[in-house]
Amino acid sequence: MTDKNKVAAELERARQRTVLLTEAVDDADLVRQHSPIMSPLVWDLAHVGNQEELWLVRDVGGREPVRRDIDELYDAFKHSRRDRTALPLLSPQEARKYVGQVRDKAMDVLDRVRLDGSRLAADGFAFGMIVQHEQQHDETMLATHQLRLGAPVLEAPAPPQATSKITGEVLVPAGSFTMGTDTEPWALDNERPAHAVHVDAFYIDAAPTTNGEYADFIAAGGYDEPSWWSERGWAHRQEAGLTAPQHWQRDGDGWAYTRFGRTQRIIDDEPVVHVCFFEAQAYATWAGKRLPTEPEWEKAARFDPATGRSRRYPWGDEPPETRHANLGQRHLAPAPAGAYPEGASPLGVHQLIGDVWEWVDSDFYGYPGFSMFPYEEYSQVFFGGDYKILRGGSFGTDAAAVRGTFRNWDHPIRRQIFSGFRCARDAADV
Ligand code: AVJ
Ligand code: FE
Repeated sequence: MTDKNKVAAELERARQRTVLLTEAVDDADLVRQHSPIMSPLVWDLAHVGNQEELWLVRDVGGREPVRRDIDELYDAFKHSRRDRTALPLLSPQEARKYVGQVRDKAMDVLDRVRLDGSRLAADGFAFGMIVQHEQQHDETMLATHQLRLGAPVLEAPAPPQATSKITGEVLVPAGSFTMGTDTEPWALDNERPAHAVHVDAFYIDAAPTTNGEYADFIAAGGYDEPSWWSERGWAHRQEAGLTAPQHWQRDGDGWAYTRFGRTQRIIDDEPVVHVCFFEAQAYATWAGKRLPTEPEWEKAARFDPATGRSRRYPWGDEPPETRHANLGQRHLAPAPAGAYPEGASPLGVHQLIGDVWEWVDSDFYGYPGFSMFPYEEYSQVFFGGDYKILRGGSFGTDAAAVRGTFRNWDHPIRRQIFSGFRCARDAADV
């Protein structure tokens, strides 16, 4: 049984984060285009309200529209991010009022609806989907904050230190495991159904690739040697003029990065972030390894050799607590490798959840038996091989919006997201 108070609390927590991200800057900043690949923050704000209106107020609640006239403006498929500042968008003040009105109605719907009354409402799914949607846009808004120029406006304590240095790799034995889920109540359509997948034995790094390791790749001339890159990757490296992760700059004989408006020396033991799939792949090839496939990543994260079961999270079935993973924008940086020993998987793989999204070498397709629910535009329209998968969530992902089965995807050239990676390699002889 889904507890309505818990659903209400999750909606409220998402809204507090949206408010924090949109009140941190002034109105001029909210309507500004900080990057052609991002929406103005005020678009994300009203879009969050519009999705909530469509699904909770109109669909689940069967209520009259709050603002039918703005659906087109906030349909992500109608206008590209680049074009959104030129639209007659709601002003910041109107957007705040709109999302408040929608929320009041959605809470009323939650109060009255039977959570076993329809497939959409079952287990609070529609509400969970909207909580995740808002949290996903909050992470997108956090990425926009990272691209924004000017004085810092966001504050958070530094992440925890490593309790021990985590390096090296872990052997994942050959065999079948259960990938995806039939039981996770708020899992999205692309995480379903649960299905058995055979995975050959492989080694996976116990921690994500760090800044120090990545700096070694740069120092070894990794950006100038086409043989480390795929053909498409090299073409992109040339065309985009890539020489280091986004936001890195030379600092004497080392490197610094700018994070949310503050510039500092890179921290060597911290997972590298803001790399595209092609950079991740080139690093892995240089290191004599490769990226894990999506089934390999999920097996490393969920498979419990003692029981043969797949867990909800690497540490077990309990939802993330602060001791398990660096999630939810509690910190504005990934934590050093070894900072979350309590979040390790049974096989001893660390920091799979939180810190940085991890690129895996798999294209985005539906699992065998995939069935679209409740709308094609969540995932189905992205199937087909244009997108690479990312797993595990970042420091900017909320606990409500990630789990062992969660699948994220993006174009392989993207790096404004909080994207890193870890390496793997075959263990054919084991
Ligand atoms: C799952 C993160 C790729 O932000 O593009 C937000 C989530 N879908 N609104 C995205 C999403 C519709 C999506 N990702
Ligand atoms: Fe959206």
